[in-house]
Amino acid sequence: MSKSIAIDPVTRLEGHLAVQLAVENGRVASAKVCGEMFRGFETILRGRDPMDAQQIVQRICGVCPISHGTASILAQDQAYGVTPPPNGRLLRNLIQGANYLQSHIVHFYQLAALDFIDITAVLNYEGRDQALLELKAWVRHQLDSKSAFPAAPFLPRYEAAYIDDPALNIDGIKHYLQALQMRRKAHQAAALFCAKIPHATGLIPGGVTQVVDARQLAAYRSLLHELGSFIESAYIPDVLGVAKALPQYFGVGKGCGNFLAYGVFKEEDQGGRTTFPAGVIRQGVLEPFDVSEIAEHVRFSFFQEGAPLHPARGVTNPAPEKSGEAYSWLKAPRYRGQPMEVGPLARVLIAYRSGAVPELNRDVDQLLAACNIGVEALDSVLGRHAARALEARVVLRRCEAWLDRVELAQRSCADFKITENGTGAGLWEAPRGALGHWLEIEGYKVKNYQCVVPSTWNCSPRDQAGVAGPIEQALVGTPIADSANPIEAARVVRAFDPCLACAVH
Ligand code: NFE
Ligand code: MG
Repeated sequence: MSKSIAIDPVTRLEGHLAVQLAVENGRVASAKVCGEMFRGFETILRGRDPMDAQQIVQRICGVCPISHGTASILAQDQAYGVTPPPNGRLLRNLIQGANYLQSHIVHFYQLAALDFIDITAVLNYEGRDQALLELKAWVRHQLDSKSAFPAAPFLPRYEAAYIDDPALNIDGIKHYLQALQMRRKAHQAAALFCAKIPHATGLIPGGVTQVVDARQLAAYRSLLHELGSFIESAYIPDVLGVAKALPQYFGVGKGCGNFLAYGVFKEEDQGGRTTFPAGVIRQGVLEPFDVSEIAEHVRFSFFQEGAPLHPARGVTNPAPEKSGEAYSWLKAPRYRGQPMEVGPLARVLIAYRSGAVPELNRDVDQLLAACNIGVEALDSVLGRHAARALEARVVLRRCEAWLDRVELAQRSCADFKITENGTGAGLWEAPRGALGHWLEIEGYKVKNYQCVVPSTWNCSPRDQAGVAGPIEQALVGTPIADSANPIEAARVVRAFDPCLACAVH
């Protein structure tokens, strides 16, 4: 018997996402992932001064503004023919690195952890931690007050089997509260070099505006140290704790099996080598990335019908009244015509296969041994959480190394001249995955600006050929024990860390 389930909206993610599931014999048989609004940044950018672009695109999202700003200045670097000096490259990495750390920590604790951790465990807490006691009193009070939304954002929730280890639950809740402070520290670290977060003013073509002094380097290092302690003592152990408590989630959420990364964090001033390499895993085979193979499809999207287009020639013509098959405001990006998963798992698998980050391979091998799984099991709910946590450790250590190389009182920006006519592509990796901005300038104005965003890849609807997007495919096969409390599906979706504000831009 088939049953329809709508999760609308899916909470604890950024933006407006709905999921429609058809469940047969207790498993998801098909899924639709719907982006429910249009924003129009690509339209807003037309006709503007290109130097406004890095400011405007940062308003796409408050979680990953640095990635949009950086993709925009990379596109402009290319259009203007400018290369940042060493300090410009290093500071861009340090700003982006701090933004990764806050994003990954917030995703695990504020957005995903309550899918696993039992928040009601705090009601039995008898220890002396003041923050936990205050939280306990607040949850108790909210429950007793019989409000329609008791103890939001914690309750109500899907009633299902949560972790029953009291120590792991209490640690998880304690770290949930600490994670909010960690986010502030990561934001402070990034703001040292880009003036403010969100929506940095210091990112410009040719580098960044900040000339650094010793005090700023010391302040960044101190914040990084605190973030490192949290990642080592809380984040990675908690992810492992969840993995050991619910190991069946290494077998849930297998995606489309294709992975794409553009590469991120520049390791050299000239040339394109990045810490996390660019690459593609298609049908199990690692291959080089070829930018000409990207196209966006619109058959199932609320955009005027047309053939799949490369983003350098992309168009954004919304069609809210489009009849027939359309069900999402996301376009469907495809690589060689196929859906691609992007994000920490894609970066980690591509790096692991290529051996480009030796310390990451050691960590991944340790994880596989500790959890008694093969590398193929990482294509799962738990694999996505683990990849994010291990990536955070790599980013943290690289930030320490980049910090050591910043030279005091050296320029952070190269001179440049805005071109009258030109094009540029900024390919980068946001915390959630491969991010591309394509810019065309005519008469000193933006003629066309196209963004293809990580969550657009992951949350995409069906394509021209009717093939489902990565999260849609990951949902298929998910067991649903209780259709009134489909937490298994929510766990699959949230493991991707979707941001619909970005996805629909
Ligand atoms: Ni709004 Fe973003 C990241 C980008 S997601 S969070 O990371 O780009 O598509
Ligand atoms: Mg777009």
